[in-house]
Amino acid sequence: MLEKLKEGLQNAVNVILGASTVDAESVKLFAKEVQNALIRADVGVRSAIELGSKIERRGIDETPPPGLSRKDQIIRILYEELSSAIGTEGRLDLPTTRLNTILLVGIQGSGKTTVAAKLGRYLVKKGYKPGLIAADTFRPGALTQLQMLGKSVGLEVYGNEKEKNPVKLATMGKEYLKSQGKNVIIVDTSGRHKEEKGLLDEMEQLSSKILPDLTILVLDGTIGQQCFAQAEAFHKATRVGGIIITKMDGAARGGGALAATAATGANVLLLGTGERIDDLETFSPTRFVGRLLGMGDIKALLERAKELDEEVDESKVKRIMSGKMTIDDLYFQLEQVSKMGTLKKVFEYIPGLSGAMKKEDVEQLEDKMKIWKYVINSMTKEEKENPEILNSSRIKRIAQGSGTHDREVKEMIARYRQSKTVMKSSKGRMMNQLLRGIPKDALSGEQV
Ligand SMILES: Nc1nc2c(ncn2[C@@H]2O[C@H](COP(=O)(O)OP(=O)(O)OP(=O)(O)O)[C@@H](O)[C@H]2O)c(=O)[nH]1
Ligand SMILES: [Mg+2]
Repeated sequence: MLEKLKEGLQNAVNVILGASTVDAESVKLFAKEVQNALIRADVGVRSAIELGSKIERRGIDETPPPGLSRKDQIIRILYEELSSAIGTEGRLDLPTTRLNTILLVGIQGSGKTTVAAKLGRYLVKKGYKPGLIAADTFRPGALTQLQMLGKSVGLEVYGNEKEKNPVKLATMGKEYLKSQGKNVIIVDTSGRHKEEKGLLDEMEQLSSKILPDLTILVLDGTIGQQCFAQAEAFHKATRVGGIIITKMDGAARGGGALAATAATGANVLLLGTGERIDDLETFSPTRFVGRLLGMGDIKALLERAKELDEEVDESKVKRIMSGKMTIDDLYFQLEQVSKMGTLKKVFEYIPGLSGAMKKEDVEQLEDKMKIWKYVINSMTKEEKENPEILNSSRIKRIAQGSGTHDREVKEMIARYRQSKTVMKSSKGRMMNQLLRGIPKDALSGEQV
């Protein structure tokens, strides 16, 4: 399954792996390849272009952490963007304390009736008490089909050959199944050849009368280009809250999942992977993309990238400790401290320091820290790396740029010098330990 998309993405990856240097040109070429692969997999031109340019922009702008090659970084970006475009992990969370009504919508042959039975069985396994309603009054034999499927898995089916009004039928069915103690009602509806107006009107009416808790769009994964338009049309008529893509075992090109999430904003919940009742899989975007890109490699790469991200901080700490501290490092320290909560709590945590500082002093320091951050943001790269060059005209400029006063800029510089000395001493080691080692919850609780 999904061979086409897989092949296209692999080709794109090869472009970047085969490039002698990764520069803006090769990133552009790579993003273009990804975009084409997505279009060929029927993702929908608009979404494909959006994704392509996002990948291109990030690929050019972002520098990898030291130790991670640019090539790996580009693949990591591809993975992240594909996963997030495909939505988050869709969960079918239905409260057991109330009656849940699920409306299944989709065009003819998309797999609604099959999904009704599959979903019913899936929910039984999860401990729910589902019942089915055959609200397809359009196609002859629709009731019999659902009854047969229901019977094969022991699910009760409500239907009435004589009632030709789907809204009336569904309303009666809901009452009946409720009286039988069911807590999930799955409504199978009719289909038409395409997203015809008649069908969309019928679904809109059904939806507004039976007020489903969740409307699931059932999409045939093999239909290609029409996925986006179909999903969009149904979403307008019924407000789609979840998606099930069927026939993923067949010639599905894989773009359906991306296109449908893009058109509706809803997540893919499940995949139909065969004609048997048990051929239903939960859907995970990261697993799906992992499969497309070759899971083993990607997983190892992502783990390494994460480790390297952490190591960067580690090397920064080492530099600070050895006294080679820049103003950027001071900024980093200020950030770390503000991430940990209020300064008061931070100081309370240090034995010997709690009580040594007055409450007013701590509050004043907190205000100053905010100002120092503005000050630092107005400094040039050169000034941050080599603060010795700060003369009075530079100080004036920085104060003006940051909306502060000369005095505050000077205070920040003094603070920087002090911090540099302190970090080399034993107190610095304690502070450093503190910055890295405090359990987060220790600071959020009242009692530290
Ligand atoms: N291979 C495969 N076939 C499927 C899958 N889901 C459904 N089918 C088949 O697709 C055909 C149509 O499925 P139905 O469930 O009848 O589709 P429907 O949406 O109810 O169709 P209408 O009632 O005509 O609107 C049937 O032959 C099913 O067996 C799947 O995940 N994989
Ligand atoms: Mg049907």
